[in-house]
Amino acid sequence: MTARAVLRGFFCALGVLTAAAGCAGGASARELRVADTHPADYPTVQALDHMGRVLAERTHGRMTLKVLHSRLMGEEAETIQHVRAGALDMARVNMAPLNELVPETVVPSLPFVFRSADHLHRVLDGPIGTDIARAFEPHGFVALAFYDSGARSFYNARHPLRRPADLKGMRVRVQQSPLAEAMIRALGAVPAALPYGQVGVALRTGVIDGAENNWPSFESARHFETAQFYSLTEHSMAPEVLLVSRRVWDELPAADQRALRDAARESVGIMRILWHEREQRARDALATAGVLVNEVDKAPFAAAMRPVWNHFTAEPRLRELLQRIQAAE
Ligand code: GTR
Repeated sequence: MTARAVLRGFFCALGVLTAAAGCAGGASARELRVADTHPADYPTVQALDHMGRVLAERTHGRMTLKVLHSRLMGEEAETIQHVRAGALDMARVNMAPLNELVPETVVPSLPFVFRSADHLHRVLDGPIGTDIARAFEPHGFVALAFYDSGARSFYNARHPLRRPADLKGMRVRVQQSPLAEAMIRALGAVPAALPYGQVGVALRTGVIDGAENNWPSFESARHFETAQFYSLTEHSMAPEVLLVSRRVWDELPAADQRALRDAARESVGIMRILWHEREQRARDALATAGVLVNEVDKAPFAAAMRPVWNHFTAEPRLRELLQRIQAAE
């Protein structure tokens, strides 16, 4: 590549030059719209921003990402449907709301299935992750990358949770997933499957008593202002996934598919660094805000939730996937 082309790509990526100056490369120029429920400063959105910069640079402005954050394209379940239909190019979502559409996403969403973040990374970075990604394709999606989502714990406005019985009768918001609902029922609580954007108001009006999420979401969505007890059950590590519509994907030339995959892959490492920093910052901010955090003996929670494993992995291919994840070092 000539020095001139490199420079042009750089200035195109910065938006200094325009299509007229040759940035877009003519008819094949493509702006991909990607939705994310989180605000601009959240790690997933920042990882997408990074990916967009890499993509624009590598393709000399021929491919760009327009990151539509803060629910601009609606709630997560809606963005999933839009991507599936090809009305939206891409979405970064959590695996749980995909549980019904893509059965393989159930397995990494099971309670206490990952032993640690390292275990999760080894699974998703290796052949098991490749197989999970492939499982999206018959359902209208191409999975480009998995992102960290830490561990989800319960928070509520009533009291610290120490044992499953402390949840009895509580109305707990969950993601829109039959598995997530079953997990709550297994603990003797009442699930309320609500979109993320409605959790704050549901907490404030007492429609729900609590919810569950990782440190950064609990802090970023400001749910701690109403639910000041955060109990470290760390029951789910359901990862995030970056999806592109299969319809959009199939129309892209092979070189563009490669560029998109490469840029997505690179954003994973950045995301892990951003995630780690943000978890720490969220914990500090929550401590300053007076949130009452308590450690929990996880064994009784895991035991109470274990029956959902059998129920949701009855199909042999899901059972096998579960066994592979368990056997992964
Ligand atoms: C967050 C996740 C979001 C969304 C949200 C929820 O941790 O990043 O994509 O799934 O949880 O609880 O709805």
